[in-house]
Amino acid sequence: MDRGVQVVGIAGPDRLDGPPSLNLDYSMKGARSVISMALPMDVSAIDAFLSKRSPAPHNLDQFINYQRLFRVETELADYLISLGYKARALPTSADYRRSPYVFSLQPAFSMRYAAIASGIAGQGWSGNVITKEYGAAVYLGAVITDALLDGDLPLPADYFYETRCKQCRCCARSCPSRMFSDQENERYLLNGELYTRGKRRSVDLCKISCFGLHSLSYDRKWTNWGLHWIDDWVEKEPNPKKKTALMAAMLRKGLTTGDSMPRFDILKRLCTRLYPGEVSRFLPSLDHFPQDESERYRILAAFISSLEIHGIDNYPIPMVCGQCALVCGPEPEETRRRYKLLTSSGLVVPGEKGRMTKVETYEEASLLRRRYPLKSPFYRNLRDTFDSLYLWHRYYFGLDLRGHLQAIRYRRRMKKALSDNTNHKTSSM
Ligand code: B12
Repeated sequence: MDRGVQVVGIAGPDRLDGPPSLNLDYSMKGARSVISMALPMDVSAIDAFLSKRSPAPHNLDQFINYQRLFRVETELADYLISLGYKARALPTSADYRRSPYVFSLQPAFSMRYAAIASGIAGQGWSGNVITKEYGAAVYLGAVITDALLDGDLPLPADYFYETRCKQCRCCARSCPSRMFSDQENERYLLNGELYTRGKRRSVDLCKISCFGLHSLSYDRKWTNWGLHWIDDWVEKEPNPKKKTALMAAMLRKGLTTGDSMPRFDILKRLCTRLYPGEVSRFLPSLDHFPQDESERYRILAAFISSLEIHGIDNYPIPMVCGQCALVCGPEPEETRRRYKLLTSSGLVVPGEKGRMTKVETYEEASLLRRRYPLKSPFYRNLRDTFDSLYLWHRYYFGLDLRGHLQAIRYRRRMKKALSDNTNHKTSSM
């Protein structure tokens, strides 16, 4: 808290019984407790993002805060180490477990489950966790340690589902590809209790929107800040049950943009490495971020090339979506306000010289896309394909046998908990 993190909580070993990604041993042998923390996303940057004024402040906010969290985590871990314990600051994202399917994105450690177990947040309908203070629009961090710490009190299971999400569902309607249902739910087991969230139709749909491969909403009234549309999905929604078709669409599009690898690499570096002092040297604070859009892009592009990532100077915006978290404010009225901002502010598409241009209607957007098509040269796509395959396979290809065995056991326990729950309900009727 001295470092300006207002939302902090602890879970001891008695509160870490859940899905395999809550297993501390995977990230540090002998770890017994986790300290979770959350930093708020900047609301004026969210507004600029959702209203299609500019994606730059929110990207700046993410760059700064992922590094800030990592720095606070590292200081806390160093402090615990100085007291004689083992401790580890965890990467804030992009630390996926090895898998034969490299895009399965199972994290080494799930900060969301940890945040719930530590009492700083509750499960939200979107899958994001919600804090009382800032809603779901937060960045999460965690430190694990072998110190035996007393846990904080968690919120009741389904706290936010009962008090907010049941009536809201703005998050589900803010996802361009409708990754999760706005009606059906699914449940998971954590510390012996069942938690409810929106049923995911397919997590690949989320990756497609979050990586900017399809930015258009199904009603064609708004977009996120992604550059691309999957043409087949403009007229007809994809079928989420056809998993191979979804995966093929994702790869086909992702490998023809020419910049998939550097875009992901930005997130990977900012979330898995600490750059001492460098962020503040290259980046202004949000208060000192210029108003001029091309100047903002110049600053972000210079920062990205300072990380030694090249090839995306013209549109240095890696975070183009995340709208399910961005709309979710601390109060229902605030959520409705943000949702309205998103859905009533039209569309953005690349226009002249690739500049993102805001328009009111789908027809205008289509016209611009036809007039200024984005073309990435063949040799660039080829290089990007090789670079992407290399990066994803080098860091994420393999087999996490132990994790899979834990997942099988976990699924069994969950099935039993679900059937006990149904029996209990039937017998008490
Ligand atoms: C992978 C990932 C993604 C992926 C996939 C997202 C997804 N829906 O799973 C992509 C890139 C698409 C993504 C998008 C987003 N993300 Co993200 N992402 C993560 C990451 C690395 C892990 C998320 C996670 O927990 N996934 C999956 C597993 C663990 O959960 P699960 O599916 O419920 O698990 C089930 C099964 O898979 C199984 N299981 C669990 N563990 C394991 C392990 C094995 C081996 C097996 C076989 C099975 C298994 O059991 C579970 C119950 O059935 C975290 C960082 C971190 N290390 O925690 C950030 C994180 C969750 N993301 C975050 C954010 C903000 C976002 C976005 C809003 C975009 C953005 N950055 O602005 C969107 C939101 C999308 C959404 N509605 O979920 C924040 C969350 C903030 C919050 N309030 O909750 C995090 C914590 C990053 C951070 N440090 O702040 N994300």
